[in-house]
Amino acid sequence: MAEVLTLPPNLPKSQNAEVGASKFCPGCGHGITLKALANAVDELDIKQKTVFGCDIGCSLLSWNYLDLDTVQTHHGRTTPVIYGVTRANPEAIGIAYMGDGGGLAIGSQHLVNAAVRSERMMIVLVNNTNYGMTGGQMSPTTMPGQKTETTPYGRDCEVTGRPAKGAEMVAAIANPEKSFVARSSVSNVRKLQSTFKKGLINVQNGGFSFIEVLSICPLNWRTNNVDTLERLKTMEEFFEVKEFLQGKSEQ
Ligand SMILES: Cc1ncc(C[n+]2csc(CCOP(=O)(O)OP(=O)(O)O)c2C)c(N)n1
Ligand code: SF4
Repeated sequence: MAEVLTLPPNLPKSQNAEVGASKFCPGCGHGITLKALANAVDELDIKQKTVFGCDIGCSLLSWNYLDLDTVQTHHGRTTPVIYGVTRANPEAIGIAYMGDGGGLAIGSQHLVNAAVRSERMMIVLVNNTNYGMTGGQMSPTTMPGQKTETTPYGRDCEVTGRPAKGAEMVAAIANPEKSFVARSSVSNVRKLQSTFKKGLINVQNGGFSFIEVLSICPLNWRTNNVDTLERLKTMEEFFEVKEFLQGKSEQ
């Protein structure tokens, strides 16, 4: 029995085995998302040429999580930093990893410009419907009626506008011939991994990929396991889970 317990965890090669226990809160969706991403990088055998950028926010706790060349940027600036890298090095596969605040609030103009130009990179936007790291304030994707630290009576869309739908927005402005745009969810890890793989193949083929991941934040949602997954289902009804553009994502 003791021997079984000493077996090393089955980690992707692109995940850092030295990092120890995850720094994310128990039950956080970032860990699920990053493992699926690392597995997709392994599947394509592109670890050596992948450059990973992480934003400010809980997403930054990924900085030592992956065994990839990593750059951590100012809040909202991960997108231009990563396409700077891929413009300078045409061999590099760039991944920009951010939260919904980093992508759709402070980083929104960079997202728009990268999408319009269909920069050669993959953006992973983890949508947990709040500003996780700063204590759970309303973010652009907070659901109608959702209670947060700054919407204690629930989000009133008459006052704050409607939640931003990142994947729909990007699909509307990106070049369809070279863009892969999808929304996936941490509720289906295999699908999430295959979506990342498609996004990375599209980048290998010279394209732009945007993947929004519906994720969970039990700490700030103040939900138990059952309620967390119920909330995720509600999100999946509101934010459609599908591929919006395929680009050149077939191998
Ligand atoms: C320029 C700047 N403005 C504001 C902040 C404060 N800040 C740190 S993290 C964060 C929000 C992060 O939310 P999100 O991007 O959704 O990521 P999450 O933590 O939910 O993964 C904010 C506003 C900052 N660090 N820098
Ligand atoms: S605050 Fe939320 S997003 Fe941040 S690590 Fe905790 S569960 Fe994850």
